[in-house]
Amino acid sequence: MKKLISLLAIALFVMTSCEKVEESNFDDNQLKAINTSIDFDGKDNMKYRLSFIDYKPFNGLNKDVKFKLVKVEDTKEFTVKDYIIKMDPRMAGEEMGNHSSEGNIDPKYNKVDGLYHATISYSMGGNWTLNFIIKNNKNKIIAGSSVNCIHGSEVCDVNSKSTVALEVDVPN
Ligand SMILES: [Cu+2]
Repeated sequence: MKKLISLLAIALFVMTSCEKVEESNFDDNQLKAINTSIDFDGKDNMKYRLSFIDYKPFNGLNKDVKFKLVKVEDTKEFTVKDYIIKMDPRMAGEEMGNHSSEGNIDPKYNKVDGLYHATISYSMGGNWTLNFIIKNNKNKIIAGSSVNCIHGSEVCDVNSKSTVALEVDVPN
């Protein structure tokens, strides 16, 4: 019960701090990620969190985008080193047809800062979904799923997303 109350308190805190972010006036150079982190369960029964670090998305080639990947135990976070992250940026929905973009480079672990660095290519402004597949250092899938949409094919679920995804609102 105590745990539930503290969880509720955390949720309330997160909700109120999110509202604060929304109240402030964005300009095009500020953070426009819709969700800045995602919590997910690994197939190894561990809890994980993937987060953006100081991210300011813009229309074009976003180089050196940093992600933090941690294991979460109670309220503690532990840096996850040398995992393999596959990233598939897409624009989901009927209008965009879940198209991808060219020039993306998967997030790669950097031992200097302990973060994962990626290049993300936004070929237009709008709502992008970053779909992830997380593999451990033995190349075994820990979480995430492929987007069910083959490029240039009729086989495409326009709303298909990975179970591990971050949403970004890219200014025009
Ligand atoms: Cu598009």
